[in-house]
Amino acid sequence: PDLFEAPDYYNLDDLFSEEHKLVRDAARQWVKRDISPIIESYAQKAEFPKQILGGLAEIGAFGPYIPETYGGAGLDQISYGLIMQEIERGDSGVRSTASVQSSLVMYPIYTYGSEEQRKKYLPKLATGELMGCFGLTEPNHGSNPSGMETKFKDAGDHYLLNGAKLWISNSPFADIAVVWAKNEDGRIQGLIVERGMDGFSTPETHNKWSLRASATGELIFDNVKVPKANLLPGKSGLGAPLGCLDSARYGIAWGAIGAAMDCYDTALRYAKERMQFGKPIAAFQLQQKKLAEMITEITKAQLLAFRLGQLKNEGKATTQQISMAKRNNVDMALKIAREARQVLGAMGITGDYSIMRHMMNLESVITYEGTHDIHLLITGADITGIPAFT
Ligand code: TGC
Ligand code: FAD
Repeated sequence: PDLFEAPDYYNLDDLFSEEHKLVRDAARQWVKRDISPIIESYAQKAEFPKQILGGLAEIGAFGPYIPETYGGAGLDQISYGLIMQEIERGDSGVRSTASVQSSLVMYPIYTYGSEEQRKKYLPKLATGELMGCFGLTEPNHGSNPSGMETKFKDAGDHYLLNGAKLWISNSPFADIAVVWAKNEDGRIQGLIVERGMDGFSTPETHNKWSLRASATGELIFDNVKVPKANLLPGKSGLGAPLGCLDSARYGIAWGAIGAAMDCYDTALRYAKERMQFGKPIAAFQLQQKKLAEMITEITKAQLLAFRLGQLKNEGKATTQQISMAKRNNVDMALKIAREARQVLGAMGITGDYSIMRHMMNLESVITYEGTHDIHLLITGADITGIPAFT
């Protein structure tokens, strides 16, 4: 009874297992208790609330689908999605921290790492004792990571790493970074770089109007000596980081639904209470149009995410299917945030309601993990057979 309103217009609950619902409700309760009351003030201060890390670990948000033998929660992909949905109902920045830790740090270590690397890092990443970040984007290479300039070379008993990454979520406080760099043959490989290594620094990026409760920064490598044992041996080439992005983008497709639900719930409640011209504004057709379109779009996005989750569970979801869901669902959430903000009139611009914070956050979400344009081009290339990136 004390949970959020949860729009479920097409009875998706009938399709979820008991485990899905338990996992979702635990995450929902935690967000309601530990995130919603504090997040606005952290966003205003532009500060990441570090005290939530233990709670994120407890609800299984760090490595939901990583096997329990490595400290993960051993859940399926739909549970992973539902956890992301509930967290992003609270804030996209908090969901970012969970996405990065799970899909961009634990996933590559689990999938491309050696057994020693898995044992050394995964259990501590699952509890939040160690926090990670993921360095792909560079100052000169965002949408085209294949052009990256960060490189490493063999220097006897270690590698020497040089270069810089920009816009890296969690970098200012991360203990380790999964960094993508080119070897002497120009082939992309992943390295685990640890805080404290000489020549490695992580300056914070300030002045963001979006994702303010998430810490974003740089990764700078100035002749960093990386032990050879820290190279991810399992996969090389751009496909290695892109494989991680598949997993993170999938989670974002669910997460965006959470942000949209929170905006819709807030707008619906407000519209029923706010009186103008002697009536609740929900009685006016123009406001009903907004609300009716919101629930329609949320419902379509839920069905897309659910079916994608089934395909992911079967190991059949393609990169292109994931792109479609990430693109559609984030765009849906951003449009709903903009409409919901208008339903609240002037109140919508204040931090007393979550809508404007969601709206600003979603401007990052529509850009990171592949921009809105790039995902359209991925669909375009898939259906025509003609890549239009260059
Ligand atoms: P392209 O020629 O298409 O592919 C290069 C190689 O990779 C293979 N491949 C994949 N392998 C595994 N999984 C996938 N999903 C794969 N997609 C492609 C492909 O077969 C090829 O292999 P090979 O053996 O032939 O070399 O590459 P391209 O250079 O043309 O680029 C394609 C493009 C533009 C779609 C890609 O570069 C792209 O997705 N760009 C967007 C970059 C991006 O999304 N960056 C995200 C950075 S991380 C982030 O934003 C975190 S925010 C986290 C948070 O806070 O939540
Ligand atoms: P650009 O690639 O310069 O694109 C600029 C514009 O040009 C966009 O509109 C784009 O769609 C368009 N464009 C580019 N290429 C084409 C084309 N071929 N055809 C048509 N249009 C095109 N990265 C990480 O590696 N790790 C992180 O943890 C991380 N966290 C982030 C957190 C935040 C808050 C933000 C904002 C970004 C984060 N990123 C991270 C970076 C993010 O992935 C990049 O911003 C994104 O990939 C786009 O790159 P760019 O910003 O350089 O834009």
